[in-house]
Amino acid sequence: MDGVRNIVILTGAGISAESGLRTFRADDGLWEDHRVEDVATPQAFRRDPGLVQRFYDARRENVLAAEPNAAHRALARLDEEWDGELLIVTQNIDDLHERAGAKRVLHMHGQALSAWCLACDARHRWTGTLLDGPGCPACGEVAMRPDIVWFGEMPYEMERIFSALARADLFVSIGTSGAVYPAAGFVQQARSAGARTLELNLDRSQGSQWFDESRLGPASALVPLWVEEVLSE
Ligand code: BJW
Repeated sequence: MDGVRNIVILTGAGISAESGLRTFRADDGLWEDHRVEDVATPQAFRRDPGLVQRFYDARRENVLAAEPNAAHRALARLDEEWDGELLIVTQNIDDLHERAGAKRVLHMHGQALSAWCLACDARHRWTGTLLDGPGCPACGEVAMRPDIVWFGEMPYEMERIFSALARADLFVSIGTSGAVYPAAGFVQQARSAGARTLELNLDRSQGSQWFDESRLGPASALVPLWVEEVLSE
């Protein structure tokens, strides 16, 4: 691909939809049964920890049962074969990029399979439940919450993301509605750094006007075609 060495890819819930994980803002979205402000804010967690733990216990179970799809596998292939810089910034809390084999992945909104101890600040891989109040394996306190970035909290590794965006030659957004900041602003940051911008999505996202090109369709079809195109040029 002419003049392209540094690629930043942003993924959202749409890339995991065909693995059976519900997106957030569809009619049957995740928050259909739970209002977002009831589950995805630190205030909600303080008010009703049981509701929030139950919600994320169920999400953890769904993540464990899901399998990567053709879009995750295609990005893993790109990660393996692309000699230049590449960073997959995912807003998703599932581990499907990693299970497909991708290595250069950053979870800006946290991970379903991680628990964070508010007493000692340790993080632990977690595949069980948190509702029943297990003790922290490091300090023994019962103070673990899902390791998830909620509204009003700072997403993870922003410096690393901004630095990759500043060097990007190509920015690709896959399966995200562009409704949640700061991720929704990445396309404009990449553009002002001189990157070409491409979106692959079922429908146009809220920031669609900022992309040089939009390809509409399911990620499992669009992403493998795009990866083939990049690797064969
Ligand atoms: C397919 C498909 C298929 C379907 N193939 N495609 C006012 C203005 C601007 C900002 C703010 C504001 N008031 C407050 C804010 C900030 C706030 C915010 O953005 N609020 C908005 C509601 C306006 N943001 C924050 O608070 C963030 N922190 C922050 O800003 O800190 C300060 C800061 C300052 C400066 C720099 C840096 C930071 C934190 C945001 C945390 C978001 N957390 C959540 C929940 C936790 C994770 C979890 O439970 O899973 O993360 S919210 C939720 O939305 C989740 C997602 O990661 C995120 C994005 O959703 P996503 O992935 O886009 O999913 P959908 O459902 O919206 O879209 C799916 C898309 O896929 C659709 O387009 C479909 O068409 C498509 N699709 N099937 C391809 N098969």
